[in-house]
Amino acid sequence: MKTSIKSIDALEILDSRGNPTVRTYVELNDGTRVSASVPSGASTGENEAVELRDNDIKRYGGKGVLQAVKNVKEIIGPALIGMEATFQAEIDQKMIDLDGTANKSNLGANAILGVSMAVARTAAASTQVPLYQYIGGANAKRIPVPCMNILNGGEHADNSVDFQEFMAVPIGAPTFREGLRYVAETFHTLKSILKSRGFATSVGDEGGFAPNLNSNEEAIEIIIEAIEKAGYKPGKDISIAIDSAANSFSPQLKDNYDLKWSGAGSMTSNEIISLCEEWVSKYPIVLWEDPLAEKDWAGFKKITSDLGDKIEVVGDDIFVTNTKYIERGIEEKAANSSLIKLNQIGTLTESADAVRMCRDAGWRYFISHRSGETSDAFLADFAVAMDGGHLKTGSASRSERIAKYNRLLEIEHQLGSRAQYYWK
Ligand code: 2PG
Ligand code: MG
Repeated sequence: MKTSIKSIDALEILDSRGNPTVRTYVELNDGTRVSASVPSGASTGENEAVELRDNDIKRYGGKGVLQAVKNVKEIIGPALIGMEATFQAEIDQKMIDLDGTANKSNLGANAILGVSMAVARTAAASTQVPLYQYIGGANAKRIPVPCMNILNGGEHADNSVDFQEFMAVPIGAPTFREGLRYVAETFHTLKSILKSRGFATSVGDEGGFAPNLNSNEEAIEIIIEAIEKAGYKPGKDISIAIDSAANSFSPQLKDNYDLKWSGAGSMTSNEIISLCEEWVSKYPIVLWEDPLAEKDWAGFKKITSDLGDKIEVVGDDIFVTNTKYIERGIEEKAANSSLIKLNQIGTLTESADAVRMCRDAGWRYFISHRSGETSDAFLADFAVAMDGGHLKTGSASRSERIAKYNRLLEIEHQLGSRAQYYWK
């Protein structure tokens, strides 16, 4: 068969934080050869699929991925040679079986995901179908609203803001490219405001500014100011999304929170929920991700019952793109949306299964990059394919973030008048 796998190769490359990650090459019998590169998170959930690191302290402080590379070359590759590249689900299942563990700790999710992505990309290239249509079907045409992370805190920056991400969401734009312009202009305006007040304008891991603000609330106020100064109406043209990444300031990942970066002290789960409610009533917030830590299921249930009809309550570390936890979340009404990160679960097929479970339950789902990325823009095609309507892929700076935005511009251009763009 022309589209059967001829060879698989891999190598260790660097991600946007200068840490090693895996790049995988898949070649088909018809000569098609492509690569895919795997991202890596910093604020991670306990139940994420395992990212295999060498732990050899003499190389990259233990973060090398030579074993994962070896697993691709010596175990996964030989097992997949001859398989039909268009049979994505079979190939993903074969890798899951080869690994044999529940969390991919044997071969590594970084080894498995690179192959899974590269297989889809070769099959698309060989059959001459754009990747977003190959994965999502011929009718894939909805470009996601870009939730642009313009102010960084928490684990992603060295500043005084506890909440990890403050995103500008161009809900009122007519098209993706206009939406991207709205939020990129807001990003530039935010820079000039920060500068005029003597704050640093250096950026965090996802390209948003990382100033030493006086409080967490100042972040939201200064963003609203930037939206207005850029000429937009908060809540009409541009709304706000927050990822607290509350795991990172919850010592037991449960119901006590230590707002360590701002120095605001400790808060209970109920106090955090009250703060969220107050902000949602005061500010044009449309989405709140990980407002609580992954073991605070009671808190998640409470906030969803209090705010779930007003905003999208997204679970990231609590669900880790795993249908096992999403199913529990649906049963217990612990959120109304799940974050979707390919490397949290480790294959394209399982990520799409997580999306399907959300959709069937009437939940939303929010497609996401990782804080450690590469210039690979697979995520852009994946987001269009999954038809979720919104994604997060960082700020209007750092090329690894811009690569995804530029790919979405290209997809919108290709689709022409067929492209759709809307919030909700
Ligand atoms: C998150 C992500 C991506 P990380 O918490 O949602 O923004 O961060 O990749 O560090 O887990
Ligand atoms: Mg998150």
